[in-house]
This record gives sequence, structure tokens and C-alpha cells, in this order.
Amino acid sequence: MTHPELVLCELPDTGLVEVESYSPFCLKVLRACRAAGLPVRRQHAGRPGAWRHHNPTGQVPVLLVDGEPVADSTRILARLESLGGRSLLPSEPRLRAEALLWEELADTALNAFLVASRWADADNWPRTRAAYFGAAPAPVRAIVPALLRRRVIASLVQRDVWRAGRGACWARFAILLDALEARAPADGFWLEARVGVADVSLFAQLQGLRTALTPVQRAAVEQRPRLCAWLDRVDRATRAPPGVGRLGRSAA
Ligand SMILES: N[C@@H](CCC(=O)N[C@@H](CS)C(=O)NCC(=O)O)C(=O)O
Repeated sequence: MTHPELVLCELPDTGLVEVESYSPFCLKVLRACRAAGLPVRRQHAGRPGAWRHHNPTGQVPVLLVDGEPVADSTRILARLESLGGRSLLPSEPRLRAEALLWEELADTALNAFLVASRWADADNWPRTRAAYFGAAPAPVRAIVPALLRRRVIASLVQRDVWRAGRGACWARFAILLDALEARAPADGFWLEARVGVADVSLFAQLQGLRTALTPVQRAAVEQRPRLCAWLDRVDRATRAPPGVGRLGRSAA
């Protein structure tokens, strides 16, 4: 079967093979395409709003399916199911529902900790600022990062992640990591023997916490051996084959 042409509109490549994007939602879609065996071409822009002509919310990722834009990682993964690749959803209805619940947990609760670690935590913010805005013109660098940071922190307070402060945030994060460590599969993948929606969704957020931008949170993840062994399995199963460049087509 011939596959549709897929183009992933996203942010710049990080240059890290284990975390190709600092956007966990772009990473989720990229790894899902590979897990499904669907070749995808990556297109990069310096800021999410650059793709607003494809997505009025101004967010990434957007996947162009034969030129038709599909926005939001959850909608994109649902759409992948009809594109002729391998299904990433279990066929058994209860497991299928569970996969979507894990996706929701990853996209909401885990994502909030990832955003807090990079934007709100004062220790990590200088590294985040350099990675996200280092290439921007000096006048932009002088104004935009601080404005955006204020807005992101306000949203984290609204989401109750940062409302009680830094100590409470990281204490709650540790409890969630402990639960994930206890639940992580000893072998295979999160719900089945092959990589699925739960794997790529949880992987994208947790792997995003394992970069040099957030060393304390990376150490917290890496103190959980079962979780890390599973993350490494997902990484190996969905990583770009050697020799595929950032603008190249990445196949399963
Ligand atoms: N629910 C969306 C969330 C996407 C999202 O938050 N994307 C971030 C980058 S990781 C973004 O575009 N942020 C810019 C903004 O919200 O204005 C999804 O699952 O795709």
C-alpha cells in the first residue's frame, strides 16, 4: 500500500539523537510515525507561530497529510491509524481505552512538570533561555523570553503545578515518578509487546526531562531503573536509523 506524503511542521532540531525536539508533542508525533512505519519529512521553524497558517491556535506540531493540516498530537495519532501503517492502538477495547488514558496523563500531568522544569525553575531557566532563544536577534532576546516566562508561570499556577511553589512541585513530581517506576513493564512495552500510543506519549514527556536543560529532573528520572530501561527500549525502537539527517525522511 502506498502511504500519503507526511510532513511534520515543528520547531528546530536539537541535534540530539535521543531527543530530536525540545517540543515533547513534536517528539511524540515523530516517534509515533516511526513506530507505525510511516515515512515522514520534518520541516522546522524557529517559533510555533510560524505555522499559524496551518493551525490557528499557533501551536506545534502540525502534520500535513498529503498537504492537509492536522493539528494537535492526540488528533494526529488518531489520524495515523487510518494511514496504512501499523496500528499503535491495542485491539482489545479495555486496553485501547487505557492507552488513551495514559496518553492523557502524559499530555497533561507529565507535560506540566516538563514545562515547570524548563520555564519556572530558576536553576534551569538560563539553560532553557539559551537553548530556545540563543539564535534570536538581540532585541528579541532582551524582551521576549522574560515576557513569555511570566505568561508560562501564570499558566502553571492556574494548572496547580506551581501554585504551592517549587518544593511542592518537585515533591509531587517524585510521587508520580515513583508510581510510574512501579508500573513500568519489566520487559516489552507499556501495554503490549510492541510500541504503542501509551509508549510514545509517556516517552516524549519523560525523555524531554532527561536533557541537560534540567539536570535535577533528569537525575530524578534516572534514579528509577525500570522506568529508564523501558524509556531506552522505546528510544531504540523508534530512533531514526543511522544516516537519516534532520531534513531526511525517517522511516521505521
Ligand atoms: N495539545 C497540544 C499541545 C501542543 C503544545 O503545547 N505545543 C507547544 C510546543 S511543545 C506550543 O506550540 N506552544 C506554543 C503555544 O502554546 O503558544 C498537542 O497535543 O499537540
